[in-house]
Amino acid sequence: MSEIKTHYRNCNICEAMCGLEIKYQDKEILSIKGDQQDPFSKGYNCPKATALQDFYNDEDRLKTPIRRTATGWEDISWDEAFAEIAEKLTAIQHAHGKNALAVYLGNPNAHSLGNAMFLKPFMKSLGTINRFSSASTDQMPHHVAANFMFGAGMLIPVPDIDRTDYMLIIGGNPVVSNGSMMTAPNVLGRMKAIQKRGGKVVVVDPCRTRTAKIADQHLFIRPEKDAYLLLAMIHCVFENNKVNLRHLAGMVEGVDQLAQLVKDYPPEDVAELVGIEASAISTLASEMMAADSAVCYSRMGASTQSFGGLCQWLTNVFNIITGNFDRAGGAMFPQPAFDLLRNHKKGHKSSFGQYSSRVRKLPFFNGEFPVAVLAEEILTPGDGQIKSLITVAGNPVLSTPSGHKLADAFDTLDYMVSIDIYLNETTKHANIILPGTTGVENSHFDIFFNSFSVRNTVKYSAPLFEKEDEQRTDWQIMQEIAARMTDTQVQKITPEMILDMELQKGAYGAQGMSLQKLVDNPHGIDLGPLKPCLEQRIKTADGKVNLFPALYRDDLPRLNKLMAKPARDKQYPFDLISRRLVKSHNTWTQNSDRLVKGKNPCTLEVHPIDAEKLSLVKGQIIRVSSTVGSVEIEVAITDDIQQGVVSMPQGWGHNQKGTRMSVAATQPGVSINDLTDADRVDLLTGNAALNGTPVALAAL
Ligand SMILES: Nc1nc2c(c(=O)[nH]1)N[C@H]1C(S)=C(S)[C@@H](COP(=O)(O)OP(=O)(O)OC[C@H]3O[C@@H](n4cnc5c(=O)[nH]c(N)nc54)[C@H](O)[C@@H]3O)O[C@H]1N2
Ligand SMILES: Nc1nc2c(c(=O)[nH]1)N[C@H]1C(S)=C(S)[C@@H](COP(=O)(O)OP(=O)(O)OC[C@H]3O[C@@H](n4cnc5c(=O)[nH]c(N)nc54)[C@H](O)[C@@H]3O)O[C@H]1N2
Ligand code: SF4
Ligand SMILES: [Mo]
Repeated sequence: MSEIKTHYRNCNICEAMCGLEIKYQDKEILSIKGDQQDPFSKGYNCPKATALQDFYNDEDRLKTPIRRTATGWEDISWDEAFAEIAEKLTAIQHAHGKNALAVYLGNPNAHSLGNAMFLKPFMKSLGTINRFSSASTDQMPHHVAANFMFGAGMLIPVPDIDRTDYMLIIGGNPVVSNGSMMTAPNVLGRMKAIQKRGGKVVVVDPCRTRTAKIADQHLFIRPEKDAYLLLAMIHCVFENNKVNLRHLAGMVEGVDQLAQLVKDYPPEDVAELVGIEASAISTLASEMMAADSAVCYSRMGASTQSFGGLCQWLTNVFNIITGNFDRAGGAMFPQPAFDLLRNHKKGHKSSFGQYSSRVRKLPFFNGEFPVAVLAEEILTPGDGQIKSLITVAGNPVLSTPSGHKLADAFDTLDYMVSIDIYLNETTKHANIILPGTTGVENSHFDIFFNSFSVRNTVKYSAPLFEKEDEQRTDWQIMQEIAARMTDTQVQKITPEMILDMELQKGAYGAQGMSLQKLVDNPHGIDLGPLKPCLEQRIKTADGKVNLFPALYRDDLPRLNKLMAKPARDKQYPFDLISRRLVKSHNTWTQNSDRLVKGKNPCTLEVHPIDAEKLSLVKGQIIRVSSTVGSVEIEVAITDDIQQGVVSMPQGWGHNQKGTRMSVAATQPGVSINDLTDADRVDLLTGNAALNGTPVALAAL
């Protein structure tokens, strides 16, 4: 046995980028703790980090390619796998056109240096426009707002949580999720710090979440009504003549048009629909106006809904007109060391609407189509029909709306490949699964999350363990497929080479930023608090903020229609929303025993009054049905959920035959996305409307 060693790295599971200290001996991990010397996370970590060793040791995890045959899965060599894939995919593209091949990219791609670097050339080599990703079940409305208001989809403002005096959280549960589009390890600690310095935190959510319980105030809101709330608060700002653009005066266009528009949304008119009293709405607006610094942060709950586009636009508007934009304590822009916008030209025309999806005509944006149309694009015959698919680190059968129907669609494909570490609900439909290395076997650098971080920091993590000889990294797999599909040599380029170049050419390059500097500083380097930088970073052609882009004006009639809509469908009287759990990350971490053992967490939360009406008791198994499917699930009764709303966890449903996740199968739960409806989308951005799915409950 050799000596015990210590390795420092960032956790790659969620957006928080926690620094970890890992003790190990040979190839055995002895302990994983928060790295006290990480200048950003300062020793914080959540229970998921310790499971990194479980993923590393997991006997179910694939390490060599497998192929589906009539009698089951067989191991095959990498060479055989690549040869078959290239042959099949090329033949399909030859017969049906380049776009007959589609790609679905899942969430872990954003947490992988190699994948983030090599997806672009990979896509290029495949030559298809049919790219789909988890972004359209998540943050797409943020990108659209950033694109139309600030000129670049990646120029997304983040809440300056460490300096704000007032934080209004709409549809986010960062105490559990650890923050999203807001990289901030230990959100709980940061929230408490707001309170300690005399500030206030308010949460608007149909559920009294853990974040809501810590906050100074919680307001229940009816699902999918946030756009009205935001319009009414903005109305109050104009009504009180409190528009205060501060240093952005002269840089913001569309203020007068906006003033006209919001006249139609006084709090009194929206209160009933929103489920929040008019006086409470105007108080929220007054508090935002009065605080020395304030920030409105709206997230998943306000994005994955029918008006996600409007919500994210209005959130930016609210911050801008209350003088809380590009200023300490407000919504600010990070300046990452690896800047994805380094080569982004001012006035560059975005891809929004460059294409429309073939069947439903939903907009293409950011190089992709909304995943809600994937099943129909596979199933609808005609020119441009999708005949083959590659999934990369994604599990859309469990993660996308009407996932069970997508699974049926997969079975009609001519050929499917999955680059994935597990044989799961999605990859079991593939012809070949190619497993990359993962977690501690990989080097790590957070290209994306440094761009959404509440503090400018930078850190590189080397692999903890060398990969085994037969293993490949995801990026090497993509490189090899690309080379074979284009009949070229594999490029001799590594993620580290690109990273080093970007660091040297980036905003801190003049101060000596380089990969070597990061290697020499394994705990990471603090680059200081966010600074006002909108004037330097804005990418619109005229350098101005567009407060009222035409596409939002054009989307308002759709919202207004709802205002006049009669009482809801009696057949499906409840609104279903999803919740995140501290000990699971989306669909893939449930094969760790330490994370899933214990009580079944996959329960349907029902308000006591609703439970009484339906004579439901705690622990009872009931059927939940929607227009697209039904599941059987255990009831939990709690007044933390609003009456008329029910909630279940996302990412569960490991109860399917033919998968190989033996630990996950012991606590399988059911999939919420067997209930969510792929036809329910935010028509403006194409984002899936996961929240507010109409459902019915029935005792069995
Ligand atoms: N109803 C409802 N649905 C939701 C949500 C919700 O709140 N409610 N949330 C949505 C959100 S925000 C997101 S981001 C999506 C996530 O949707 P997906 O990205 O589709 O789901 P994940 O569970 O992240 O899938 C990760 C996949 O990658 C594999 N994997 C893990 N690590 C690696 C790796 O290192 N390399 C490779 N190649 N594969 C790896 C896993 O085995 C798994 O198959 O789900 C969305 N779906
Ligand atoms: N532990 C854990 N952490 C995670 C993940 C995980 O699976 N587990 N996933 C990661 C990923 S991929 C992401 S994108 C982030 C997401 O991070 P968050 O954005 O914080 O997402 P959620 O925790 O789903 O919180 C969404 C909240 O919106 C509320 N909500 C639902 N519908 C509505 C509505 O119509 N209006 C309003 N106002 N609220 C509504 C829900 O009750 C919920 O509390 O979390 C990341 N972190
Ligand atoms: S909060 Fe996220 S980044 Fe931090 S330890 Fe947990 S999973 Fe890892
Ligand atoms: Mo996400």
